[in-house]
Amino acid sequence: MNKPTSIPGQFDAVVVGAGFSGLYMLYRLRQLGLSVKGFDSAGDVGGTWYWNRYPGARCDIATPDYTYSFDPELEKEWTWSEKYATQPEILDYLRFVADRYGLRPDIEFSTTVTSARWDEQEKRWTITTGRGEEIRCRYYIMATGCLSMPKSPDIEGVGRFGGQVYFTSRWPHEGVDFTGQRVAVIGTGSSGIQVIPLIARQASQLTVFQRTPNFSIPAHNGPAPADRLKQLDEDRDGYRHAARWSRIGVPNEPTDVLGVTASEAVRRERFEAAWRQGELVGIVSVFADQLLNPASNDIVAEMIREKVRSIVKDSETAEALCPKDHYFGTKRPCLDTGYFDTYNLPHVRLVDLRKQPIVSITEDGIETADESFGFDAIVYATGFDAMTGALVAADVTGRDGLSLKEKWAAGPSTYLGLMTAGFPNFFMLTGPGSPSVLSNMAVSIEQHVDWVAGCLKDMREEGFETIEPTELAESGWNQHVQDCAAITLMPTANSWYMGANVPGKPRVFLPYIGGVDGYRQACDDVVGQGYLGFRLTGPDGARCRDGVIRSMQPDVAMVLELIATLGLPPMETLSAADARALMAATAETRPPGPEVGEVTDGVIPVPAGELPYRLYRPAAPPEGPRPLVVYFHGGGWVLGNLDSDDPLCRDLCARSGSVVVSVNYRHAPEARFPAAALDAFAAVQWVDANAIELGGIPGQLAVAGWSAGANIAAVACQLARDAGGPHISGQVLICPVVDSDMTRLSYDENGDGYILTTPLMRWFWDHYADPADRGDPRAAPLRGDLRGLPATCIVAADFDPLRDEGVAYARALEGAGVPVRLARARGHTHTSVTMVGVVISGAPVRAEIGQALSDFFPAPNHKSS
Ligand code: N01
Repeated sequence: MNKPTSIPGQFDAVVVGAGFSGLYMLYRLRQLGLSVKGFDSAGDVGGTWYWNRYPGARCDIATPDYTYSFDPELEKEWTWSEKYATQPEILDYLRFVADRYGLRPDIEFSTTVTSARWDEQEKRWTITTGRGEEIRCRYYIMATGCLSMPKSPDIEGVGRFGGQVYFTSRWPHEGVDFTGQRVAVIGTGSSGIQVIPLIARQASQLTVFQRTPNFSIPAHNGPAPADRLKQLDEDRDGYRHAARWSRIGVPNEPTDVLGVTASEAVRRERFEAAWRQGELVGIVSVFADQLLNPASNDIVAEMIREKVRSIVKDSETAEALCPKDHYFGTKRPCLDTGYFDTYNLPHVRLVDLRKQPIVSITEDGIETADESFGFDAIVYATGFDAMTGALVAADVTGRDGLSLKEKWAAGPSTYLGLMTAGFPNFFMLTGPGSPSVLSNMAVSIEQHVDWVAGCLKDMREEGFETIEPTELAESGWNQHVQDCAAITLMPTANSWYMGANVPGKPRVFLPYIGGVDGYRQACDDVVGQGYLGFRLTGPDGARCRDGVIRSMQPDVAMVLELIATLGLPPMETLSAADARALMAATAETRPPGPEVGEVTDGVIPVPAGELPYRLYRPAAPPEGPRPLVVYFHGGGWVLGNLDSDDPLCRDLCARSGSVVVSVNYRHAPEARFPAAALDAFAAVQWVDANAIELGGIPGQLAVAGWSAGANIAAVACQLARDAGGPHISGQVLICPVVDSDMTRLSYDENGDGYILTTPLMRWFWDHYADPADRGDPRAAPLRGDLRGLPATCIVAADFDPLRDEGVAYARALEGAGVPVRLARARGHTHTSVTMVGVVISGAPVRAEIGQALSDFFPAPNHKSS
């Protein structure tokens, strides 16, 4: 591939698509000195802006941001006329770019690529076009866009209509004059919302068929924002840098205001400011938690609904236009110019398809469940087979005859949204698994293209001919993409982001919601780690550094980042008293945990004195006694108290339906080993003996604990077995300390950077037990006799130094015949699973714990409903 090839029909690279991404890709490949051929089924450059010529089509990212930034000279030569440019102006811009860099001669227009097949022998792709040409190339790059494959309208009778039919996505070049016509528009997404007000200006009657109302805010179009232009003028590089490292590709100061805790005045002020600004970036970030917390989202959603009601005069129409079936932002919000006002015009009518669904398109118009409508024209604004449609339709076949369509039958699978295993040298720009549609496309596209160009350059310099992701790296990325979505409200909506708009399409969250900045960092890290997760081959051999680039849960990573910014001293450098004060101070700032039925405090008399306890009774029916769970808090035998684990205890109580008795035991260094363990056993004995008074079912008793609390819970089980009672039905050990050996691999891997560090664990041990005592099973229960212990659930977190001892305890218990459930807290640290209401991704793990607790006891009585 080193030199441009001049063999007819052979190119170094083929690029399909001549929109924003294809044009820049061509430019960069040429810069590398590669021979390139571009194809587009359109008659000219422009991509989405070539096809979507309907009246009112505009960008919805402000023009100072929706523009190429790779060449400062280009930026100087082009001035946008408006804040949101029209489709003709954007198309002119892309034509200007193509001409300025002389790109057109390399592009064959009006030509569809019908198939692409990888030849493993030749290490080349064979591309076939609709004109019957065959082209061979080393690199095959699809720049086909995310919203380029129109969805065929899934409506009975389509094709029967005798009048004019238009699709917003394939608008006639000569335009359409609707003057005096009766027009129907089906669809109220971004396209519908843009086109409806303009059709209303011409049509004698306009009827809008709406299945789902959409959130839309006024664009307040006008001149390009002066503040933005000023910033660009003063420091263009700084501005562009900020965009590249922002969350959605537009410079924006992230807020830490939470909707749920903000005052009414702050909520209103922030919302009104975003409404006035008329930009997506503002309205999607009124509150930091609006896409995470339903209550916060409702605040913004309701304020938008209020606006709709205040604009639309007919209250029934207004109500029908108010979205209520999805959270704001979980379907793409729209920017409009006079959309809601249009419904105040006497000749415009909204038909709510939720009330009267379309039965069929007829020869004369549309028949709904209640009415027959006659029309001269029907406009379909029914959307796209987004993100995967164009890729799959292009009939791409990789190694061993595997087609992309087959590989993606259950949903797309990519590494970084850029490549997919089994398809060497096949690149996708803005593919599924990249931020693309959730970002300013211009910024994301430049990043993608730069990454691909950098990759090809590196390959050339290092003598490699092929590149392909590994299965491990790819499945890791897919998991990360889904993990990022799972902590948001996005998967709850029937959106095209979820593939839900196309019948039969797998329901998978398609784009990457971890941010333009987070994505860029991941891509850079992959390169920095020697193309981690890619297999590179060349004449001199292969290279593969396999691995997963992001395996931590995204919210865990965010919490760690936040903690790092606080600059707290390492705990092990503090006195026990100062460490306790620090822990108490942090506990005050967290959410309280779920409501339970009743919380009461008391004391347990034990040989050493009295131990405070806090009892949590479930709220839900059934009435009457419940199983009992004795819980021991974490804190390395030194820290913690009834307050420290309060949210977790509430959560365990609510999830398991058991009465949870959280016990505060004596702490080190004031009371060293074996004080805590003996207290734990004494507490279990007391709770068992007082089960009825505590509202428990006698004989239905489990123990649970986190960290050092799990250590003494495990020891209490061993002591109870040895003492012949009390009977314990099960133990839940969350990230337990079960051994004093700190040489396991998980200490190596996770001993630094994840809150519980190796030095801190050493500090805990030093406070608790003399070295001579650390092999005692009452300190290191892994070293004890494990036969006859109760059923056990162990939680082992990936990024916990204690992970491997938890796993070792599970294995040893199994070996001793104990039923064990090992719950892997994937992507979690030692502490994150316990962060109730903060780390959303911990909820499934705690659900598993709740289930394990329930399973210890006989059905029915014990579960909350
Ligand atoms: O498509 P959509 P779009 N019967 O899928 C309805 C970008 N974009 O072309 O929601 C009746 O959003 C469907 O109803 P429902 C932007 O990212 C940007 O408008 O499925 N109705 C929905 O109302 C955008 O998100 C701009 O219940 C049917 C509509 O058709 C994306 O492109 C401008 C139906 C489709 O909405 C797609 O937008 C335009 C049926 N059988 C687009 N089938 C800018 O401003 C579908 N619908 C830059």
